[in-house]
Amino acid sequence: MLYFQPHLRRCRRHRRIMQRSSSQYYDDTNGVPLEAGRTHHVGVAKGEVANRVVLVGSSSRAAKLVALLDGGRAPFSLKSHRGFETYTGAFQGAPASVVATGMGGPMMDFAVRELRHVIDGPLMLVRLGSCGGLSPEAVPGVVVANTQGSVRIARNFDFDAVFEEDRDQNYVISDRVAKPDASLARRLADELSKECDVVEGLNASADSFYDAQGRVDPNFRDGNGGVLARLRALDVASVEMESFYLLHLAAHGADIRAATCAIVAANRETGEVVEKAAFEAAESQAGRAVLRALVCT
Ligand code: R1P
Ligand code: URA
Repeated sequence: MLYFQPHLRRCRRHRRIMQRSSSQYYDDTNGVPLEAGRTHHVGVAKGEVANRVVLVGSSSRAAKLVALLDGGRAPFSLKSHRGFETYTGAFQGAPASVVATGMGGPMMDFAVRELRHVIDGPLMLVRLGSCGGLSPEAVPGVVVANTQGSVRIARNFDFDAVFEEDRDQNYVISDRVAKPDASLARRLADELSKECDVVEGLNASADSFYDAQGRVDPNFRDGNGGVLARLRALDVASVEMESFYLLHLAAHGADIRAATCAIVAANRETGEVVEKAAFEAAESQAGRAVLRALVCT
């Protein structure tokens, strides 16, 4: 069943910046802080977000998704003072929202928790991201559907070897794989394969774009030379920054189903990078597939 909040506000202006209205900074500091019923970071209130949501990292990808909604528009849109963007409309007649989260695990954490707070009933979340390709099949422009879920890789701040042989301890890879909702992930991969080139595989979400993804920068002593080899040894196909957090929260949250996929921006072994036009085409093709998977599941 699709839930759509009856008091969805048709926006008076197409886009508006959230205004603070109460004199107190926010209410409920030990829960989800609210300002006049709006969550403090994402900025949304009950009735403004559908219970099927596409999560993307960037504003430009959100615009591409909105163009795929019925009528090519979102009757409700809102930009928060913390950089989140929310758009609500319909896809094939069914209520759907698109939320631009920005980058990284903490931003995904804000998004998932604050969306859960304001959306009643079952919640379905699909992330359409971009990623680096680690496996040979994850070539630029292909979409990796994370049917196997995601591990997490993060800097181990308690260990600081730069040149020693045991530098592998500089980064921790989670033993636990955060799994997607199996039927949603299957549906997503099937819909994606109707629109784009798809590979299915395991993802790794890193706590940074740079050191935890094995990028070497002469300005910093990261000791991260072994990172990509360790991920490849685990059969990781893609690396990005948010999917693990989304899948983890969905598995530990109230009535949330989630799945993730990402377009390969570049293959980290060959160094080959996707053409801009091909990447943008993949965003729209994959976007259509994601929306279909969301409203048909
Ligand atoms: C880094 O460039 C960003 O791109 C990827 C990473 O996860 C990170 O957020 O995803 P998005 O394109 O969805 O932002
Ligand atoms: N996003 C990432 O996090 N890493 C990449 O290599 C490309 C996109």
